[in-house]
Amino acid sequence: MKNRWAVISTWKMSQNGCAAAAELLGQGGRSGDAVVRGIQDVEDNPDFHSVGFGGLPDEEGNVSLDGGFMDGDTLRFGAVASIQGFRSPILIARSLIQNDRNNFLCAKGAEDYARMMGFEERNNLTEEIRERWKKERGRDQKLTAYDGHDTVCFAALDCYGTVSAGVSTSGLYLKKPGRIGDSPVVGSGFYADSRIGAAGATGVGEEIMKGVLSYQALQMLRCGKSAQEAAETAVKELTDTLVKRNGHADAMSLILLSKDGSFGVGTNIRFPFVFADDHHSPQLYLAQAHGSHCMVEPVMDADELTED
Ligand code: SD4
Repeated sequence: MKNRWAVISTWKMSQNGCAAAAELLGQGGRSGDAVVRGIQDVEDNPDFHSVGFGGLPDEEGNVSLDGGFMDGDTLRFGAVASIQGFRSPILIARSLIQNDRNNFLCAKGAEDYARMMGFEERNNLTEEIRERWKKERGRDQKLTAYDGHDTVCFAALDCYGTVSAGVSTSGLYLKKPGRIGDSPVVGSGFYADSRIGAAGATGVGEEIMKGVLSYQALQMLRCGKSAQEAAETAVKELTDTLVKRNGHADAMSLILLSKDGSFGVGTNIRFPFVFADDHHSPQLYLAQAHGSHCMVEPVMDADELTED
């Protein structure tokens, strides 16, 4: 048994979940369990309008959810996309890692599987969100991230040296029915390899998938960059490439945890995240793009930070 453990998670909304995950890791818990515990805290909270219960719906008013999970020892992954009517996409995604095939299920296939396995069902459309959708549906808008719809990603290292990554989201608000972003796509929305580390991405999925961002950042770490260099370089290079080729790049942010427990973040916006390890209790930080680097500062008064 090694002693080092660490956990990193996206957005201010993951503060409680990160504390729960840290507690579990501190008691010798496994990284996969910590990731699921942290994410479920966000999935179950109707105040976070981007994940699970109270998530934002698609054009037709349906809350369809995406989730993914990866175990860094075996490289096994599980994912669900466009799933409706279940409490915890992360739990269903994690259960799929046991399979040799059929690891990534979508829509009706994912729902049939979840029902057969006895996963808890739940209508995730709250009254508050239904009212909001009724007012805003049909509005002519470009789908963007960070308007109260953010993905929760967790990456964790346990004291046995295993890393895991997981994500859960309702995706972009007013998306087309059937639209799937990066979140449940292994390599783009998340990746974990215990020889390297674990990563997760949030932002506009159509941009993140162009650079297979989570995998790309981990390869930079593998090739000798520090966690911080790898995360900020991966986001900066993809942002620059998209600006060069298409004239613009949409929002994207990345969390990265190295197998040695050090962390890195990359972003092309303002991006709050939470980190804890065996020496530090959970702390909220704010990362901001600054030239070719990313400035990271602890947030002393969480109430002053308005982002999710
Ligand atoms: C998606 N990446 O569905 C997700 C949305 C997100 O912050 O992360 N928003 O494209």
